[in-house]
Formats: sequence, C-alpha cells, structure tokens
Amino acid sequence: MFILNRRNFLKRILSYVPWKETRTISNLPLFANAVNFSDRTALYDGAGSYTFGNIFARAAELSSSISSRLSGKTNERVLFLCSNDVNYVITLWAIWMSGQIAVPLSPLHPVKILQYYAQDTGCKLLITAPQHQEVMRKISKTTSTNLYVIEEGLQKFAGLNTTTPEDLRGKLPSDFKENSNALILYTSGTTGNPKGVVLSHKNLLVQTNTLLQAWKWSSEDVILHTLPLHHVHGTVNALFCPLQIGARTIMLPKFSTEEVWSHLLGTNETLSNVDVSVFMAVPTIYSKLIDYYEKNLKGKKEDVRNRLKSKVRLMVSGSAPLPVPLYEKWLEISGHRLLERYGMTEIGMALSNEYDSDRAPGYVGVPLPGVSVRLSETTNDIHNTLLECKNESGTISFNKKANKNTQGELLVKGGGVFKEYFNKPEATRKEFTEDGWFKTGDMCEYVPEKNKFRILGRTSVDIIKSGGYKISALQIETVLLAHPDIRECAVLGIKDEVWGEKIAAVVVLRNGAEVSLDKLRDWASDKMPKYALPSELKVVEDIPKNAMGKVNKKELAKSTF
Ligand code: MLC
Ligand code: AMP
Repeated sequence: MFILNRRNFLKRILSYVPWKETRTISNLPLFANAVNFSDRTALYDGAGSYTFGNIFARAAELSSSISSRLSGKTNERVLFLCSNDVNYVITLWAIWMSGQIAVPLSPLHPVKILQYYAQDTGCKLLITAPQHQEVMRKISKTTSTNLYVIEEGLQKFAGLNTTTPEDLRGKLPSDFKENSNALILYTSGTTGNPKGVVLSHKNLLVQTNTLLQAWKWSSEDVILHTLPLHHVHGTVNALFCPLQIGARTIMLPKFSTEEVWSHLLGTNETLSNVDVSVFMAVPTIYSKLIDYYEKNLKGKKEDVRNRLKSKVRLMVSGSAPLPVPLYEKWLEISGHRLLERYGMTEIGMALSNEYDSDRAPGYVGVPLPGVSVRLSETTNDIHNTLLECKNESGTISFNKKANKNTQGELLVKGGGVFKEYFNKPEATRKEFTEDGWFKTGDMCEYVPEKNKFRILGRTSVDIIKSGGYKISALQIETVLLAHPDIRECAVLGIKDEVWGEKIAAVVVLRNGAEVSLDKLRDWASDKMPKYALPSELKVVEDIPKNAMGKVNKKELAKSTF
C-alpha cells in the first residue's frame, strides 16, 4: 500500500538520491528516479519533446485525479490505451504514483479482446487518450467501468517547464513498497485464455537494472523506440531502461522502415541533430530494414556503414530466433554484430550475449547478472536436472563440469521472475517446479565449445512466434471453429523468412461450403489482432489424427505446405 506522506518521503528520498550522477544505477522505483534528471530531455514524439520534469509533473497531476476517482484506494487494476507517445509514459507513471497496477492495452487489439482484459483483471478504471475514446467507450459500457479520457492538452502541456525538482520531490509517494504489484502484461499459453503476468515494482526494477548494467547504458544514450508498448520488449527493455538511467527516447508512433532508417542515418527532417545510439528490434524488423536498404540505400553503402558504426553503439535482437543469414547480412550492411538475447514476459531477460565479448550468431549467450538457469529433462512430471548455471554479479558458474553439449527444457530463477498469473493460482503453480524454477517451455542447449546457450525451439507446437508476437494456435482454432462453414481446423506455424513463422490454417469445411483466405480474415478481424490472422489457408477433406484423436501438427505442416 502507498501512503502519501510528503514530508517523510522527502527525507527518505533526499538521503539517497545521487544528485547529478546520471550513470549510477538507482534503486528508486522507476518513475521516482525522474527527479534526478528533471531538466533533461526524456522523450521525443511526433508532437514535440519533453523533459523528465515535464512528464513527472503531468503524471503527478493525473495521479491525483486517479486517486480521487478510485476514492483513495490502491492496488486497483487500471487499464490504459494510449498511442506510442508521451501520453503513454504520463499515464503509466500516474497509475503507479497513485498506487495502482497498470495494464497497458494495444490499439492492435479488437474490442472483444480488450473486453476480456477488462473483465479478467476486474479493472476499476479505464484511461485513454482522445484518439482511442470510441473503442474505450465500448469497453466502458460493456464492463460498467468508469472511463477517464485524458485531456487533449496533456501532451501539449508536457512540453512546458513549470515545475522545479523540489516540486517534483514533493509529489512522490512516501511509503513505496517494492513488492507492490506494478504491471500486468497479457501473454498466451498453450491452454485457455491469455493470462495476465503480474510484475511487481521490484521485478521491474531488477529487470531494468540488470539490462542497464549488462548493456552499459548511460544517460548519454538515445534509443530509437519502435516497438509495441504492451510487451516486455517494448516496455522494460526499450522504454523503462532509458527512463530509469536518464537517457533519451525517440518514440515512433509505429514501426516504419523509412522512418527508422532516417533516424539511424541522421536524415530525419525534425530530429536530424539527435543521434541514435541504441536500437532494439525483433528479427522481422531487421529483415524489413534490410529489404528497404537493398531497394533504396545500397548505392550509399559506405556512408550507411560508417554512420551506423560511428554513431550507434548497441543494436539488439530478441523475442524470436535471429536467423544466422540475417545476422550476417546486418553485419555486412551496418558493421554491427547484433547482440541477441533471450527473454519472456514472465521472466524479463534471462540470457544474453555479453556486451564486450564476441556475439556468436545463433546463440543467446549466458545468464544475465542475477539470473540462474537450469536445463532439465522431464519424465512423468519428474524433473531431472541436467545442468545449472548462474551469474552472480558477473561471475558465471556451473553446478558441475560442463564439458559436453547438454540439451533440456530451460528453467529460470531470479529477481526478475514474475509473481503470478493474475487470479490464476493453479496456472501459476503449474508453471513452476516445486523448488521454485519457472518452466519456460523452450528447449535450450549449452555448447561448451562456445561457452554459450542456444535456443532450440518451443516444447509445444501450439505456440507460434510471428513477427515477435507470441500467438496461441489453440486460441485461433477456437475462433475459427465458431465460423459457420468450418467443421474442423488445425492452426500451424510455418517457417517464414520475414515473419519467422506464418500462421497457417488447415480447415475442413461443412458440406458444400466455400471459404477463401480473404473472406476468413475479414470475418475474423474483429475477433483477433491483425498479426494473428492466418496468412495461409488450406482446405482439406480430412485432418489426419493419431489413435488418441490428436493431430500431429509437425506431420501435417510437412504434408500440407
Ligand atoms: C502483419 N502482417 C503479417 C503479420 N503481421 N503477415 C504475416 N504474419 C504476421 N505476423 C501483414 C499485415 O496483415 C499487413 O498486410 C502487412 O503485414 C503489414 O502489417 P503491419 O501491421 O503494418 O506490419 P508492420 O507494422 O510492418 O509490423 C511488423 C512488426 C510488428 C515486426 C513491426 O509485427 C511488431 O511490432 N512486432 C513486435 C512484436 C513484439 O514486440 N514482440 C515482443 C513480445 S515480448 P497487408 O496485406 O495489409 O499489407 C517477448 C519477450 C522477449 O517476446 O524476449 O522480448
Ligand atoms: P513472450 O511470451 O511473448 O514473452 O515470448 C517469449 C518467447 O519468445 C520465449 O519463450 C521464446 O520462445 C521466444 N524468444 C525470445 N527471445 C528469443 C531468442 N533470442 N531466440 C529464440 N526465441 C526467443
């Protein structure tokens, strides 16, 4: 619980704030750290630029309104839908300052899915920016939840410097409990509806500080942000890190190859004087950037490479496997060895190639500081540990001599690991071993010759990764089976150079029915996000099953596509 007691707070904060020291990694909660850099620019979006102080002051105002709308209660779930701009940060911080739990929504999700999140979290307040109010009014109506449309002026006013650091300090909550819940991010599993992953302020702080340290962030950095803001990659890695260290974020409204290249090359019309030093993306984005380069920038090969080599210090890939040819092509174009890392909504980042050592293509490196990993083999629900490896303050050690290749399911422990799935104790229990290791569902191999781990794939064929999004095949099947002409279906992830995997639907139709891919996508477009719509359709007479009545999806993919 947060208790707003300003005098206490001031004393406590002043006792350990490292004033002006902008490289120090702080243990203050994410938003509170802003008082350290109040005059520094935090963010650029399509409408302007904002200092940490501007954002903090607006958030503090909004936080008071939230508190009064929730009658002073704390720990309520507040769902918010903002575009990728400063309103997102203001709203998130305001939710935290008022002691609530933030649930970021995506404009990519149709109303039905947003409704599900509102119901599943038992949310007490919806917040949105004016451009999304129509959608959010529907959610508000169907779930009988109050909607707060933030002022049009929030973004405009954020650019005005009206507060001093002392004003800001006076607006912070005093009794900050690090184990309070901070954020719920939705993720799909192999069974049931999407689950809300609950992350505490402590989880977020550990995850953020780990990356700040491992990837050598400083307040001089400028990140180009082009990722969705309802997943761990776009939030913790690409937004909370710069906000926490006092670095700057250029936030694009959505990914665009042209825009990204213009910022990377310093040719962007409005921000040509702001050099990007950090970039993070999923492999699909690198693939799309390469495609654009081949068509438009090849003639300026030397300039492109020199620029990227001299101005950008870190380029990261993650959320899906980075194919070796993509790594090599990007190296040739940019001179950068992409730093590949592995993570998951439930755990944040777990494995990463080391910043200063070689970055081996196809490998995800070693545990990040504070993270322990285990390779495990499971028979009849009994886990047999094959290998354990931990990173304690930068020192990597194994539980035994690791001198041969070892493969198993990857289990993870560490301060970044989530608390629970919201309101789903049984689902939470199932994902942990009895001794507290989180089961990732990813197969992983330790290769002693490289002294690194690599990801071999998912244990379940029903989890698809497309464009970096995790998509449940079973959830798509449930939707498709509600189509009046579909009698049976199997949804598969099939290999694709650009998307990693593409979603393919194999369907059996009812007698005499006809369905085209376009019509099916059209029909399903208000039931699932665009990125989850099937992009391949095969109509078959029959879907083969084994003696247990189960579809062998690997076989089906081979025989059908
Ligand atoms: C979109 N399209 C797809 C598709 N998504 N086609 C096949 N498969 C998909 N998955 C199609 C659209 O229908 C459209 O077609 C065209 O591609 C362009 O659509 P778009 O929406 O404009 O695409 P774009 O903006 O280019 O999106 C690509 C992207 C996006 C890579 C930027 O997918 C993205 O932001 N991915 C990141 C997801 C992410 O953040 N994951 C992190 C999860 S956390 P048409 O015909 O209409 O033109 C996690 C943990 C960790 O994984 O380790 O990080
Ligand atoms: P999400 O549940 O959306 O957070 O996605 C997490 C999943 O993304 C992991 O369980 C992996 O399957 C996958 N993933 C993340 N990073 C990598 C990577 N570098 N290589 C392979 N798979 C990855």
